[in-house]
Amino acid sequence: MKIGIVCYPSYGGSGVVATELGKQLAKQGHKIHFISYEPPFRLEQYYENIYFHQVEVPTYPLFKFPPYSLVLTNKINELITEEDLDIIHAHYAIPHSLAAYLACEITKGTEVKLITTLHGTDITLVGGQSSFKNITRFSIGASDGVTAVSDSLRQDAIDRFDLSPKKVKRIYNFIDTTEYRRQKPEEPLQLTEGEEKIIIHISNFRDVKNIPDVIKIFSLINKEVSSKLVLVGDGPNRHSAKKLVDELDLADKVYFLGKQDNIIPLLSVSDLFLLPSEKESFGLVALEAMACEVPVVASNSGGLPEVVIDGVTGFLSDPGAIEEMAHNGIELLENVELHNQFAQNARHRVVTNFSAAEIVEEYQEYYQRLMNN
Ligand code: GMT
Repeated sequence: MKIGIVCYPSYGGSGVVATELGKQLAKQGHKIHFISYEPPFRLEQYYENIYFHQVEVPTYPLFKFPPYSLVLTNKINELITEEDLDIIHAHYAIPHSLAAYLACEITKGTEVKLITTLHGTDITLVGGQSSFKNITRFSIGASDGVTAVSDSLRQDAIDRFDLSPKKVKRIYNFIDTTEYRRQKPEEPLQLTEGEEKIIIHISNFRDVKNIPDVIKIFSLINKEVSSKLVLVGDGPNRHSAKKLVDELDLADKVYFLGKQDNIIPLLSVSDLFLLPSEKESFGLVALEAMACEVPVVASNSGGLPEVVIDGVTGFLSDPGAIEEMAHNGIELLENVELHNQFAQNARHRVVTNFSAAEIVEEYQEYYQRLMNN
C-alpha cells in the first residue's frame, strides 16, 4: 500500500506512535509518505520505503496567522495524485483530519481512504472546545475509518461527538519491545550516590500532567526512601516546577534534564515511574517505562487502567491522591521482592499486549478492510 501519514513531528505521544507505525509498515514493504512541518523526531536516519514531505508555509504581510492547515491540505492533495496514495492516515484530529478530508475532496474520484486516529487531547481538551467542536465532529464523521488509542478514549469520542459505536475502532498504542527493554548503561549515568533509588517522570510539562503532584509525591517518598527525582521533558510548567522544588528544599535531589532523544538509558536505571495526570488517554510513556521493567504509580484517569494494572504492574489512585500515590511508591521501593515481581509483570504485560507486531497487524487489517469497502 501507499500510505500518507500526517502527524506532529515534535516530542509527544501522537507523533511517536505515527512515526513508529510508519517505520513498521515500511519494513513490511509499504511505501510510507510522512507529511509534516519538520521530519518527525524519531525519523533520525534513512529508512527504506520512507519518504518525508515538508509543509512550508509562505509568509505574506497580510497573514497575521500563517495558514498552516491550508498549506498542509494542498500538500496532501498534491501527494494523493503524485504518489497515487491508497490511504491518508491523520494522527491527531486537529487540524490533520480536516486537512486530509479537504485534500481528498479536492481530487474527487480517487479511491484514497481517510483514517483518523484520535490520540486524546484532540478530543478531551482541544476538540471539545466550542472553537473546534464542529469541525472536529465533522472530520471524524467524514473519515472512512476512525481509531482511538484506548477503550476509554473511544467511549469519550462516541459520547462527546454523538458517534455511532461502529464508527470508532480501538487500536492500542504499541512499542518495539526489542528496542524498549532494560539495558545495562554503557557508562554509569552518575545520577545517584550509593543506594539511592531513582524515580522518574517524563512529559511535556503541561497542566494535564499535574507536575506539582509529581514533585509533592516525590517529596513524601524522599522522606522515607533515599532517592532522586529525574524529570525529563519541557513545557509550560517547567518553571513553576523548579520553583516548587526550591520551596520544598529539594534542589539537590531533583534533576531537570529537559528534552532527551533517547530515554531508554534513563528508564533502564529507574526504579519507579510517576504519572499522576489529570487526564491521560493512554499513557505511552507508562508503556515505555513498563517495557524497561519500571513499575508505574499513576492516576486512574482515562486509558491508564488499560495500560497499568493496579496491584500488578504498578498502582493506580484518583488524580490528586498524593499521599496514597506516595504510600504506594514507598511500598514498591522498600519491598525488593514486590518490586522485582512488579517489574517482571510490567515487562510481560507490554510484550504480551502491546508489542509492535500484533498492533501493526491490526492497523493493516483495518486499512485492508476500508480499502475493500
Ligand atoms: O499530552 C501528551 O501526552 C501529548 C499527547 C500527544 O498528542 O502526543 O499525548 C496523547 O497521545 C498519546 C499517544 O496516543 C497518549 O499516550 C497520551 O496519553 C495522550 N495524552 C493525553 O491524553 C493527555
